[in-house]
Amino acid sequence: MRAAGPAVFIGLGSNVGDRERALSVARAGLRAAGFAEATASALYLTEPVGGPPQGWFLNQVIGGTTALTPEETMRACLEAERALGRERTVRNGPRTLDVDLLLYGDVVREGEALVLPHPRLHERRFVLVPLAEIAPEARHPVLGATTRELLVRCPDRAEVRLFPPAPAAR
Ligand code: PH2
Ligand code: MG
Ligand code: MG
Repeated sequence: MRAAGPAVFIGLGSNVGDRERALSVARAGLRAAGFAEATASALYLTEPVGGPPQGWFLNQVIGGTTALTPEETMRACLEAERALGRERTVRNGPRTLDVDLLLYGDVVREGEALVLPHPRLHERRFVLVPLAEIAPEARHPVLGATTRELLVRCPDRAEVRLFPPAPAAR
């Protein structure tokens, strides 16, 4: 049997069309491409950060292992976006599906097509809240902090709400 390999974390986001369906289609596409999903965060309804005025996102982070290289994993992420009809027009604009490779074990890359860890992961609560939910002790290989520590330090104040919301207490 092959070794499980490094822990890989992928961020999913959608704010156009059937957002829940987009996330679940993305997860199925990644599995089919060779990503062995082991954990999935809850879904979060998140206030848009940056870009033009746009609707709120559903965001989720999944974790698992893969025999794919970092570059192959990145290609699988882009392929999942394409399969959902993603069009790249406005930077940080509305999208049917965004699939971001966040962490690939301790791998650090500064390539044209791939930067690891994801360069803005530590600046965004819509990534850190779901990531710290499923992997609070995972360490950022450049900053040296755990995802839980990154979340505490993160200056972003944009809203991140559990989805669907917890029922009101009676
Ligand atoms: N993605 C962005 C820009 N802004 N805001 C939220 N809430 N969620 C996202 O996934 C998101 C964003 C660029 O990838
Ligand atoms: Mg993104
Ligand atoms: Mg992206």
